[in-house]
Amino acid sequence: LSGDRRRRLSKFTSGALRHFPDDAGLELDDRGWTEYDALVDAVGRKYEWATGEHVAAVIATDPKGRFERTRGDAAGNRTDTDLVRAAYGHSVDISLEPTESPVPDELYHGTAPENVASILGEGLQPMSRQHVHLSESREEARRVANRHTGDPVILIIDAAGMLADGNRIAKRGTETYTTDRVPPEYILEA
Ligand code: HQG
Repeated sequence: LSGDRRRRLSKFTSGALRHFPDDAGLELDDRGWTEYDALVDAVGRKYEWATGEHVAAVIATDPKGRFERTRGDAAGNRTDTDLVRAAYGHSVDISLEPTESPVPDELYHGTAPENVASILGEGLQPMSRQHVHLSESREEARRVANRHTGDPVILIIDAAGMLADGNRIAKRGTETYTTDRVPPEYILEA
């Protein structure tokens, strides 16, 4: 699988599981899961060159842990059905269960300079997604923001303070943390 095809397959799979399941012919349950075989079929309808092995490889080796795959139902019961979902990033209204992973005292969020005044005024909002996405390192926050701007501003998030005040933060995938919103009192400009 060439790098370009891998990227397109990954992007389509992310999009289908996060944003446009209907258009891809997928049905997500309320935890975001869909049947793995249905995803392979959907990818095959989009890219005639894509095989089940390509889909399996992209899902299993994603560097950010964008995908979760499990045999059994969402409650862990053994069934013949193999399920898959996006670990984070959704715009569709699904509800992910909390995670137990520890949360660093500081997290980071990279954004475009033109957003900063609004963010410091009203906090970080999920915008078109279900959650606000935070990063474990400044470098990762910079990479995230580079999707939007050539000149990122990195914000420091007082995650320990948020948790102490009863806000929930969950680790999703390998290096992403999500929360409902970040009120301005927890945000420092780096
Ligand atoms: C900004 C990728 C003005 C926010 C990444 C961001 C991430 C505000 C943009 C994940 C605002 C939303 C999500 C406010 C937030 N006023 N602007 N009050 N609150 N914003 O793409 O965090 O590679 O929805 O700063 O790695 O950039 O696809 O969020 O610039 O984990 O797996 O509104 O997507 O993951 O943009 O990225 P996005 P994001 P993948």
